[in-house]
Amino acid sequence: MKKFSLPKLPYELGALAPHLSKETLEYHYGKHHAAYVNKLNGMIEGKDYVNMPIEEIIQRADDKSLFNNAAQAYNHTLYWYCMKPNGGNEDSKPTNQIESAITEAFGSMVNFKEEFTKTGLTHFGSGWAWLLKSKEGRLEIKGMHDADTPIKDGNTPLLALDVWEHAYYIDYRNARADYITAFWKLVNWEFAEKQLLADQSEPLMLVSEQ
Ligand code: MN3
Repeated sequence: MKKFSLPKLPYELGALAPHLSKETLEYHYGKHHAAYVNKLNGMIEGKDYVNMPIEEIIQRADDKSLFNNAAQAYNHTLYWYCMKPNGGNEDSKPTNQIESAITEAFGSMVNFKEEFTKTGLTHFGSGWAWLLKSKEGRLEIKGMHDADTPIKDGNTPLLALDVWEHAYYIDYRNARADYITAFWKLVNWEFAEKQLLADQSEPLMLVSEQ
């Protein structure tokens, strides 16, 4: 039977420190993300969903709880890829194509960062801030609640920022603003650019196993 596995992190658990601690990743990746994947596997067992890629399960889920667990399994995979050790710093400026696309859409990188930060900061309750490429090819910033995800509507996520408290509470307690500041020091622009240039339907990362 086909099941999804917790995707391997593209770096060590402690590699995002001091911005995100090893302990945060032990919980957020090792417990929260793993739980979404495990629950998803339990829910699809014996159903047609077992043979679908995760993107299709998200689009076709007939049940809120199935949608939530599939989308969170997917969203977190994306989130880990949106960061890297020494990302976003002086040595890792946005690569050309993502920078010009963002500048064209938002006026400047500074404006984009401000607007994205504000979206994450003011999002009420659990959810995500997204930079996405719409089906029409427009870049947009969107706050979404709980497990909601751009791929549900066929849009392509370029950057994902988890603003559930479990993403930052160990390191920053309730200071979401400090967590978002840290996110900019980790952001993986090469990944965002890869997503920008990908076909919108290109399946992403969450590996399934027989
Ligand atoms: Mn999370």
